[in-house]
Amino acid sequence: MKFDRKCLKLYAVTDRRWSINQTLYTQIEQALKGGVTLVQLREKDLDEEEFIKEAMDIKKLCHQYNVPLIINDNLKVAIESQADGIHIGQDDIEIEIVKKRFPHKIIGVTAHNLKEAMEAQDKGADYLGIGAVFPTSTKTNTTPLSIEGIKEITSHISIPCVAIGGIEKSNINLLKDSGIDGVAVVSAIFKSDNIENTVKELLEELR
Ligand code: TZP
Ligand code: MG
Repeated sequence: MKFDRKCLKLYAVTDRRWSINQTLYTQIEQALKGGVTLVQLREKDLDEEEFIKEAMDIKKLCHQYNVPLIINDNLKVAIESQADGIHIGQDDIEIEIVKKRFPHKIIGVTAHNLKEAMEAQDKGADYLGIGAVFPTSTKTNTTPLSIEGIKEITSHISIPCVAIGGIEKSNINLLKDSGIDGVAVVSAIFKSDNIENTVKELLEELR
């Protein structure tokens, strides 16, 4: 599956804690219908076998919309499902190991500052997730960066960058001149009771 910086325009990162009235599958389908450009399956509590099965199903679904699927953190799940890529944090597996065991795939890395960003770029990351940008209750162990902090990173980095953390319709415009290629969104998409429409509104805000 083709990957370029345009894929980072609106990146949907899943959170099944919001899958109350609908299945996560249906929610992702709605997000794809709305026009998300990349999907990350982020499962913090799912049993590994179930995670693999789910990844295979969601990959099929994403590919119907020509959208790549990224797996959060779990290399075994990424390999077994032959997903399009993996996203890793600073405390997760090393980029070098991912490159060896999961070659020719998309590798995304979370960076909180310029040093981490440069290091990930040097080691061969394909894109960076920068954040948290704004306060968020989706991830607790993270401190918001300023817009200046984002700019400092994007101005020194050549690989594609996506901002993450507390992003919603009302604050996207604050990121307009920050040098990012797009936004990664969890709750503003998955807590919505009309995901397709919410995604369209977010895309409108990004135009
Ligand atoms: N990494 C940094 S902030 C964050 C992650 C996974 C969560 C963002 O979630 P939300 O709901 O879009 O604020
Ligand atoms: Mg992680």
